[in-house]
Amino acid sequence: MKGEEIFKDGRSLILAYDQGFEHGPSMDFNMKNVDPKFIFDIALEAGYDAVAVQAGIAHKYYKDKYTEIPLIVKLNGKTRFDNEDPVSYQHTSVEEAVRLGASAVGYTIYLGSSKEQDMFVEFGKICEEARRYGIYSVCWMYPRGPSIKDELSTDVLSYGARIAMELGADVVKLKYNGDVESMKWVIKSAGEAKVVIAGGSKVSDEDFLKLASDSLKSGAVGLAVGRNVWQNANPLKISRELMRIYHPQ
Ligand code: FBP
Repeated sequence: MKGEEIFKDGRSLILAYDQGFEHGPSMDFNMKNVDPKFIFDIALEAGYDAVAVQAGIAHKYYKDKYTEIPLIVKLNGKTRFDNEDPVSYQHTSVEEAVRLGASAVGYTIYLGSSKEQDMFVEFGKICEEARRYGIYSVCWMYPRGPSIKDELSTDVLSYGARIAMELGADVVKLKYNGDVESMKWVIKSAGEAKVVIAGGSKVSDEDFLKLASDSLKSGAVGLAVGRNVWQNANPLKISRELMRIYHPQ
């Protein structure tokens, strides 16, 4: 199954680069990392298990040597202007992602949004289709919206993990709550779905590496991170540290 390419040794370090869509270039990028080639070069050189991008980036940049890196194509996206009651609809098909060479498709669900049902329905169908093509489905599970008081509470995180698994996700991407013990319950709630942890905005190398190793202790099998790598002054050095934690030789 092509989807398994992303978890060659059972773990996965995914380099996420959909922030241009989610946040806008002026918020997250500089003259270097605004260029998708800069990110693909890091992914290739550091040996990331996958890159996660929108279809247009895959279409324009996922070619030649870069096709060595397994690809995750995001099928939905929303802007930073839409955060009170967020919803994000599918704009790219699974078929197109497969045509672009994807090993997996990604989709964000905003649990707690008044439109959560719409996202459940879309993602459930995406999982069915992905299975037919032999690729993985990855759920970016982000509790957010009017009914969510604390998006990092154990209750909310485990609820999100469970729903993603029950909808059919092969992989669930969650935020880390900073506590290894309660995170064990969250990850247990995802059952056989593999849990990868999101990076978040840029912090010190020390704090980021602690998040990486604590995530592993809590049962996560990977990270899907962006800003803490490609905003780092030395992206390859921080990547080598991550590799040492997640793929020790
Ligand atoms: P980062 O490591 O840069 O946080 O990337 C992970 C990610 O899930 C991206 O895939 C996505 O664009 C972003 O976080 C969403 O962040 P936000 O919490 O602002 O919606």
